[in-house]
Amino acid sequence: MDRDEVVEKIRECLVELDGDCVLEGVEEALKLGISATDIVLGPMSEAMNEIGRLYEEGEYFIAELIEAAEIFKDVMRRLDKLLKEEAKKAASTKRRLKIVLGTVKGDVHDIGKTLVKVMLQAAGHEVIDLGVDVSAEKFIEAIRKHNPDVLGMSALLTTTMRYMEEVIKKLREEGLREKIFIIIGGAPTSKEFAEKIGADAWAKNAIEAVRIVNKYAEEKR
Ligand code: B12
Repeated sequence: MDRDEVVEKIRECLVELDGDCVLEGVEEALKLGISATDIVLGPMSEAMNEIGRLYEEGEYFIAELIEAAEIFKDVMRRLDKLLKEEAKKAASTKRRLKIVLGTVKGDVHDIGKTLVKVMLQAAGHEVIDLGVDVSAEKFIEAIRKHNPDVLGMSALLTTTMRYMEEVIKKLREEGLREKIFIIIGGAPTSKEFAEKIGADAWAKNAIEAVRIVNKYAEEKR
Protein backbone atom coordinates (compact mmCIF):
# COMPACT_ATOMS: atom_id res chain seq x y z
CA MET A 1 0.00 0.00 0.00
CA ASP A 2 1.24 3.51 -0.74
CA ARG A 3 0.59 6.63 1.34
CA ASP A 4 -2.63 7.62 -0.42
CA GLU A 5 -4.06 4.14 -0.07
CA VAL A 6 -3.27 3.94 3.63
CA VAL A 7 -4.77 7.37 4.28
CA GLU A 8 -7.89 6.29 2.38
CA LYS A 9 -8.00 3.05 4.36
CA ILE A 10 -8.01 4.91 7.68
CA ARG A 11 -10.75 7.24 6.50
CA GLU A 12 -12.92 4.48 5.10
CA CYS A 13 -12.48 2.13 8.05
CA LEU A 14 -13.43 4.88 10.50
CA VAL A 15 -16.51 5.82 8.46
CA GLU A 16 -17.44 2.14 8.53
CA LEU A 17 -16.77 2.09 12.30
CA ASP A 18 -14.27 -0.77 12.02
CA GLY A 19 -11.92 0.04 14.89
CA ASP A 20 -9.47 -2.80 14.30
CA CYS A 21 -9.12 -1.81 10.68
CA VAL A 22 -8.52 1.84 11.67
CA LEU A 23 -5.77 0.87 14.12
CA GLU A 24 -4.22 -1.41 11.52
CA GLY A 25 -4.24 1.47 9.03
CA VAL A 26 -2.65 3.74 11.64
CA GLU A 27 0.23 1.27 12.14
CA GLU A 28 0.73 1.03 8.40
CA ALA A 29 0.70 4.80 8.06
CA LEU A 30 3.32 5.18 10.79
CA LYS A 31 5.52 2.63 9.03
CA LEU A 32 5.29 4.69 5.86
CA GLY A 33 6.47 7.72 7.80
CA ILE A 34 3.17 9.58 7.97
CA SER A 35 3.12 11.74 11.11
CA ALA A 36 0.65 11.18 13.93
CA THR A 37 -0.50 14.77 13.51
CA ASP A 38 -1.27 14.22 9.83
CA ILE A 39 -3.18 11.04 10.64
CA VAL A 40 -5.35 12.70 13.27
CA LEU A 41 -5.96 15.99 11.47
CA GLY A 42 -6.22 14.32 8.06
CA PRO A 43 -8.18 11.09 7.46
CA MET A 44 -9.39 10.76 11.07
CA SER A 45 -10.94 14.24 11.13
CA GLU A 46 -12.29 13.90 7.58
CA ALA A 47 -13.98 10.65 8.56
CA MET A 48 -15.62 12.33 11.57
CA ASN A 49 -17.08 14.99 9.27
CA GLU A 50 -18.32 12.27 6.93
CA ILE A 51 -19.89 10.43 9.89
CA GLY A 52 -21.57 13.69 10.92
CA ARG A 53 -22.98 13.97 7.42
CA LEU A 54 -24.30 10.40 7.52
CA TYR A 55 -25.94 11.21 10.83
CA GLU A 56 -27.55 14.30 9.35
CA GLU A 57 -28.87 12.24 6.46
CA GLY A 58 -30.43 9.73 8.83
CA GLU A 59 -28.12 6.87 7.87
CA TYR A 60 -26.29 6.89 11.18
CA PHE A 61 -27.68 7.41 14.66
CA ILE A 62 -26.28 8.51 18.01
CA ALA A 63 -24.94 4.99 18.65
CA GLU A 64 -22.73 5.33 15.58
CA LEU A 65 -21.47 8.76 16.67
CA ILE A 66 -20.55 7.31 20.04
CA GLU A 67 -18.76 4.40 18.45
CA ALA A 68 -16.83 6.71 16.13
CA ALA A 69 -15.81 8.79 19.13
CA GLU A 70 -14.56 5.66 20.92
CA ILE A 71 -12.46 4.64 17.93
CA PHE A 72 -11.06 8.16 17.66
CA LYS A 73 -10.10 8.08 21.33
CA ASP A 74 -8.42 4.67 20.92
CA VAL A 75 -6.31 6.11 18.13
CA MET A 76 -5.49 9.16 20.26
CA ARG A 77 -4.27 6.86 23.02
CA ARG A 78 -2.12 4.95 20.53
CA LEU A 79 -0.68 8.18 19.11
CA ASP A 80 -0.48 10.18 22.34
CA LYS A 81 3.30 9.96 22.73
CA LEU A 82 3.98 10.66 19.07
CA LEU A 83 1.56 13.58 18.95
CA LYS A 84 3.33 15.11 21.91
CA GLU A 85 6.78 14.57 20.42
CA GLU A 86 5.72 16.08 17.13
CA ALA A 87 4.05 19.12 18.66
CA LYS A 88 7.10 19.65 20.84
CA LYS A 89 9.46 19.52 17.88
CA ALA A 90 7.28 21.72 15.69
CA ALA A 91 6.37 24.40 18.15
CA SER A 92 8.19 24.45 21.44
CA THR A 93 7.64 27.81 23.00
CA LYS A 94 10.15 29.80 24.92
CA ARG A 95 7.45 31.42 26.93
CA ARG A 96 5.06 29.16 28.77
CA LEU A 97 1.52 30.45 29.07
CA LYS A 98 -1.29 29.36 31.31
CA ILE A 99 -4.45 28.41 29.43
CA VAL A 100 -7.94 27.69 30.74
CA LEU A 101 -9.81 25.48 28.27
CA GLY A 102 -13.31 24.08 28.08
CA THR A 103 -16.27 23.07 25.93
CA VAL A 104 -19.13 25.50 26.57
CA LYS A 105 -22.38 24.89 28.38
CA GLY A 106 -24.83 22.51 26.76
CA ASP A 107 -22.12 20.85 24.67
CA VAL A 108 -20.39 17.56 25.47
CA HIS A 109 -18.14 17.18 22.40
CA ASP A 110 -14.59 16.89 23.70
CA ILE A 111 -12.41 15.16 21.12
CA GLY A 112 -11.31 18.33 19.35
CA LYS A 113 -10.78 20.19 22.61
CA THR A 114 -8.68 17.34 23.99
CA LEU A 115 -6.55 17.35 20.86
CA VAL A 116 -6.00 21.08 21.29
CA LYS A 117 -5.04 20.47 24.93
CA VAL A 118 -2.55 17.71 24.11
CA MET A 119 -0.81 19.83 21.50
CA LEU A 120 -0.71 23.00 23.61
CA GLN A 121 0.76 21.03 26.50
CA ALA A 122 3.28 19.38 24.23
CA ALA A 123 4.30 22.81 22.97
CA GLY A 124 5.15 23.68 26.56
CA HIS A 125 2.05 25.47 27.86
CA GLU A 126 0.14 24.75 31.03
CA VAL A 127 -3.47 23.82 30.34
CA ILE A 128 -6.25 23.77 32.90
CA ASP A 129 -8.96 21.68 31.27
CA LEU A 130 -12.42 22.38 32.68
CA GLY A 131 -13.95 19.59 30.62
CA VAL A 132 -17.30 19.84 28.88
CA ASP A 133 -20.59 21.65 29.52
CA VAL A 134 -18.77 24.56 31.18
CA SER A 135 -20.89 27.50 32.30
CA ALA A 136 -19.78 31.14 32.25
CA GLU A 137 -19.69 31.02 36.05
CA LYS A 138 -17.30 28.08 35.99
CA PHE A 139 -15.03 29.79 33.45
CA ILE A 140 -15.00 32.92 35.60
CA GLU A 141 -14.27 30.97 38.76
CA ALA A 142 -11.34 29.23 37.07
CA ILE A 143 -10.01 32.50 35.68
CA ARG A 144 -10.12 34.09 39.13
CA LYS A 145 -8.42 31.07 40.66
CA HIS A 146 -5.69 30.42 38.09
CA ASN A 147 -5.17 33.85 36.55
CA PRO A 148 -4.48 32.42 33.06
CA ASP A 149 -3.08 34.28 30.04
CA VAL A 150 -5.44 32.58 27.60
CA LEU A 151 -9.02 31.33 27.57
CA GLY A 152 -9.88 28.67 24.99
CA MET A 153 -13.50 27.75 24.29
CA SER A 154 -14.80 24.92 22.14
CA ALA A 155 -18.30 24.37 20.68
CA LEU A 156 -19.47 21.81 18.16
CA LEU A 157 -23.13 22.76 17.98
CA THR A 158 -24.63 25.78 16.27
CA THR A 159 -26.87 26.12 19.31
CA THR A 160 -24.03 26.14 21.87
CA MET A 161 -21.54 28.29 19.96
CA ARG A 162 -23.68 31.31 20.81
CA TYR A 163 -22.94 30.72 24.47
CA MET A 164 -19.35 31.80 23.84
CA GLU A 165 -20.62 35.34 23.36
CA GLU A 166 -22.42 35.05 26.68
CA VAL A 167 -19.16 34.04 28.39
CA ILE A 168 -17.31 37.00 26.88
CA LYS A 169 -20.12 39.33 27.93
CA LYS A 170 -19.93 38.06 31.51
CA LEU A 171 -16.14 38.41 31.51
CA ARG A 172 -16.61 42.05 30.52
CA GLU A 173 -19.12 42.59 33.30
CA GLU A 174 -16.65 41.12 35.78
CA GLY A 175 -13.82 43.30 34.45
CA LEU A 176 -11.82 40.24 33.41
CA ARG A 177 -12.05 40.51 29.62
CA GLU A 178 -9.04 42.75 29.02
CA LYS A 179 -6.74 40.56 31.07
CA ILE A 180 -7.10 37.55 28.88
CA PHE A 181 -6.52 36.45 25.28
CA ILE A 182 -9.58 34.57 24.03
CA ILE A 183 -9.28 31.92 21.35
CA ILE A 184 -12.21 29.85 20.15
CA GLY A 185 -12.72 26.83 17.91
CA GLY A 186 -14.95 23.95 16.92
CA ALA A 187 -16.49 22.87 13.64
CA PRO A 188 -19.36 25.40 13.33
CA THR A 189 -17.25 28.41 14.37
CA SER A 190 -15.28 30.67 12.04
CA LYS A 191 -12.94 33.63 12.03
CA GLU A 192 -15.89 35.91 11.27
CA PHE A 193 -17.87 34.47 14.15
CA ALA A 194 -14.92 34.96 16.51
CA GLU A 195 -14.66 38.60 15.48
CA LYS A 196 -18.37 39.11 15.81
CA ILE A 197 -18.53 37.88 19.40
CA GLY A 198 -15.41 39.75 20.45
CA ALA A 199 -12.92 36.88 20.77
CA ASP A 200 -9.28 37.59 19.91
CA ALA A 201 -8.63 34.61 17.68
CA TRP A 202 -10.03 31.52 16.00
CA ALA A 203 -8.24 28.35 14.98
CA LYS A 204 -9.48 25.76 12.54
CA ASN A 205 -7.47 22.94 14.12
CA ALA A 206 -5.07 22.06 16.92
CA ILE A 207 -1.91 22.96 15.00
CA GLU A 208 -3.28 26.41 14.18
CA ALA A 209 -4.26 26.83 17.83
CA VAL A 210 -0.68 26.19 18.95
CA ARG A 211 0.69 28.52 16.29
CA ILE A 212 -1.61 31.35 17.39
CA VAL A 213 -1.00 30.86 21.11
CA ASN A 214 2.77 30.76 20.56
CA LYS A 215 2.60 33.93 18.50
CA TYR A 216 0.66 35.62 21.27
CA ALA A 217 3.23 34.38 23.82
CA GLU A 218 6.01 36.01 21.80
CA GLU A 219 4.13 39.28 21.43
CA LYS A 220 3.14 39.42 25.06
CA ARG A 221 6.54 39.60 26.62
C1 B12 B 1 -18.46 12.36 17.65
C2 B12 B 1 -19.66 13.28 17.64
C3 B12 B 1 -20.53 13.22 18.75
C4 B12 B 1 -20.21 12.45 20.02
C5 B12 B 1 -19.15 13.23 20.83
C6 B12 B 1 -18.29 12.38 21.72
C7 B12 B 1 -17.18 13.16 22.34
N1 B12 B 1 -16.69 12.63 23.44
O1 B12 B 1 -16.75 14.22 21.89
C8 B12 B 1 -21.62 12.36 20.70
C9 B12 B 1 -22.27 11.07 20.35
C10 B12 B 1 -21.62 12.52 22.22
C11 B12 B 1 -22.36 13.49 20.00
C12 B12 B 1 -23.54 14.01 20.49
C13 B12 B 1 -24.31 14.95 19.81
N2 B12 B 1 -24.07 15.45 18.58
CO1 B12 B 1 -22.45 15.25 17.71
N3 B12 B 1 -20.98 14.91 16.45
C14 B12 B 1 -19.91 14.16 16.53
C15 B12 B 1 -19.10 14.29 15.21
C16 B12 B 1 -19.45 13.12 14.31
C17 B12 B 1 -17.59 14.36 15.33
C18 B12 B 1 -17.01 15.46 16.24
C19 B12 B 1 -15.53 15.23 16.41
O2 B12 B 1 -15.10 14.63 17.39
N4 B12 B 1 -14.73 15.62 15.41
C20 B12 B 1 -13.27 15.37 15.38
C21 B12 B 1 -12.48 16.50 16.04
C22 B12 B 1 -10.98 16.21 15.98
O3 B12 B 1 -12.74 17.69 15.32
P1 B12 B 1 -13.33 19.00 16.00
O4 B12 B 1 -14.14 18.65 17.15
O5 B12 B 1 -13.94 19.83 14.94
O6 B12 B 1 -12.05 19.74 16.58
C23 B12 B 1 -11.04 20.38 15.81
C24 B12 B 1 -11.33 21.84 15.45
O7 B12 B 1 -12.71 22.14 15.38
C25 B12 B 1 -10.58 22.64 16.46
N5 B12 B 1 -11.17 22.92 17.79
C26 B12 B 1 -12.11 22.27 18.47
N6 B12 B 1 -12.27 22.81 19.68
C27 B12 B 1 -11.43 23.83 19.79
C28 B12 B 1 -11.20 24.75 20.81
C29 B12 B 1 -10.26 25.75 20.65
C30 B12 B 1 -9.99 26.71 21.76
C31 B12 B 1 -9.56 25.85 19.41
C32 B12 B 1 -8.58 26.95 19.23
C33 B12 B 1 -9.77 24.93 18.38
C34 B12 B 1 -10.70 23.93 18.57
O8 B12 B 1 -9.42 21.86 16.66
C35 B12 B 1 -9.82 20.48 16.73
C36 B12 B 1 -8.68 19.59 16.41
O9 B12 B 1 -8.09 19.85 15.16
C37 B12 B 1 -19.66 15.64 14.68
C38 B12 B 1 -19.49 15.85 13.18
C39 B12 B 1 -18.62 17.05 12.83
N7 B12 B 1 -18.65 17.46 11.61
O10 B12 B 1 -17.96 17.64 13.64
C40 B12 B 1 -21.11 15.59 15.16
C41 B12 B 1 -21.91 16.88 15.34
C42 B12 B 1 -21.05 17.98 15.91
N8 B12 B 1 -22.93 16.48 16.31
C43 B12 B 1 -24.11 16.95 16.06
C44 B12 B 1 -25.27 16.73 16.85
C45 B12 B 1 -26.57 17.24 16.28
C46 B12 B 1 -25.20 16.07 18.10
C47 B12 B 1 -26.35 15.87 19.09
C48 B12 B 1 -27.24 17.11 19.29
C49 B12 B 1 -27.18 14.67 18.63
C50 B12 B 1 -28.41 14.39 19.48
N9 B12 B 1 -29.56 14.54 18.89
O11 B12 B 1 -28.31 14.06 20.63
C51 B12 B 1 -25.59 15.49 20.38
C52 B12 B 1 -25.30 16.70 21.26
C53 B12 B 1 -24.77 16.37 22.60
C54 B12 B 1 -24.34 17.63 23.31
N10 B12 B 1 -25.21 18.20 24.11
O12 B12 B 1 -23.25 18.10 23.12
C55 B12 B 1 -24.11 17.82 14.81
C56 B12 B 1 -24.20 19.31 15.11
C57 B12 B 1 -25.10 20.02 14.13
C58 B12 B 1 -25.18 21.46 14.41
N11 B12 B 1 -25.32 22.20 13.34
O13 B12 B 1 -25.15 21.96 15.48
C59 B12 B 1 -22.79 17.35 14.09
C60 B12 B 1 -22.10 18.44 13.25
C61 B12 B 1 -23.18 16.17 13.18
C62 B12 B 1 -24.05 16.59 12.01
N12 B12 B 1 -23.48 16.86 10.86
O14 B12 B 1 -25.25 16.66 12.17
N13 B12 B 1 -21.73 13.88 18.85
